[in-house]
Amino acid sequence: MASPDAYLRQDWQMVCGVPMVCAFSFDWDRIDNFQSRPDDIVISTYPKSGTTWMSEIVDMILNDSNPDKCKRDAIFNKVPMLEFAAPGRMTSGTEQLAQMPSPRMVKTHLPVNLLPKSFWEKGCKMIYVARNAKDVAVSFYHFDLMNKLHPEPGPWDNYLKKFMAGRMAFGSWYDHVKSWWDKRNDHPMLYLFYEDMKEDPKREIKKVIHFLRKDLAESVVDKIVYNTSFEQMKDNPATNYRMAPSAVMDHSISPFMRKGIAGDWKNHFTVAQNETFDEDYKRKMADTTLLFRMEI
Ligand code: PPS
Repeated sequence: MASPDAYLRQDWQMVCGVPMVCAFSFDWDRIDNFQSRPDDIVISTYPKSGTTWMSEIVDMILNDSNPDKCKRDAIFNKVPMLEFAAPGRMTSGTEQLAQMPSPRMVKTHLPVNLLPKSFWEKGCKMIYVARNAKDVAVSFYHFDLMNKLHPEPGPWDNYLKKFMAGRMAFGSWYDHVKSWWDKRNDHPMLYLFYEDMKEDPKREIKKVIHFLRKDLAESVVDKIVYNTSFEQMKDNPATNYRMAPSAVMDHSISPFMRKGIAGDWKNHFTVAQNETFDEDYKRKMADTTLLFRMEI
C-alpha cells in the first residue's frame, strides 16, 4: 500500500494518455473492470463545473428534499467519486460503491474514453454538467492551491497556459466537454450548463426531475432550489467538504465553496491573457456546435 508521501503534492501521472491525479492512478484495473448497475445515475463533469451542486440536487430529488435524509452523510460518501483513491488513508471510490445499495449515484470526472465500458453497455443514466472554460480555470487554480492530492499550481500565468494545453488532471477541458457533448444523443444523457443553473436553478432542476422520471410537488421543487443554493450548501457541513480530512484539503488557503458565480474569471484574467485565451479557444472549439456563456 502506498504511503501518502508517495502521492501528496505529486505531479499528474499519465493514464491512457490522460494526466491523472497521482493518488488515483494506482491499480487502474479497478476502473476498467468496474461493474455498473443498470439503475446507477452517473454525474459526470470536467472538474470544478458544478459536480457537488448537481450531486446534492440529485440526492434531494431521490429523497423528496427531506433535509434529515440529505444530511445523513458527507457528499463524498453519498455520491462516491468512481476514480477516487488515497491509498493507506481513505476508502477508494470503487470500494465505497461496491457497498452501496441501489440506486447508486456515481460521481466522475473521467473523459468519455476512460469511463468504464460497463456504464455504456448497461445504458445507465448520465447527467453531464459543463461550465465555461475561463471560470473552470480560475476555480481549478484555487482548488489546486488547497487540495494536496494535486501538485502546487504555481504562478497563475503559467497555470493558464497549462490549462490551455490540457496539462491538467483529467486532461483537456476542450476535449472533455466536446466528447461528452458528442455522446449525448446516443445514450440516456442530460447535458446541462452551470451558467443555466445559476440563471434559473428551478428550470434546470425541473429538467433533472423529468430526466429521472420523478414527479415532485411544486413545493418540494422549491425546497430543492432553496437547499441547493450556494449559500445553503456553503453552510452545510455535509456539502461544503469541511468533513474531508484536513491533511488533504486546507480550506484556510481557499474554501471548497469559494464564490459560486459565473464570470469570476474577469477578476483574474488580464486583458492580454484574455485575448490569447480567446484566440486559442476559437481554434479549439471550431469543430463543435457546443456554445458556452462566459457570463450571465
Ligand atoms: S469538484 O472538486 O470538481 O467536484 O468541484 P465541483 O463541485 O465540480 O465545482 C466546484 C465549484 O462549484 C461551485 N459550487 C456552486 N456554485 C453555485 N451553487 C452551488 N450550490 C454550488 N456548489 C458548488 C463551487 O463554489 C466551485 O466554484 P468556484 O468558482 O470555485 O466557487
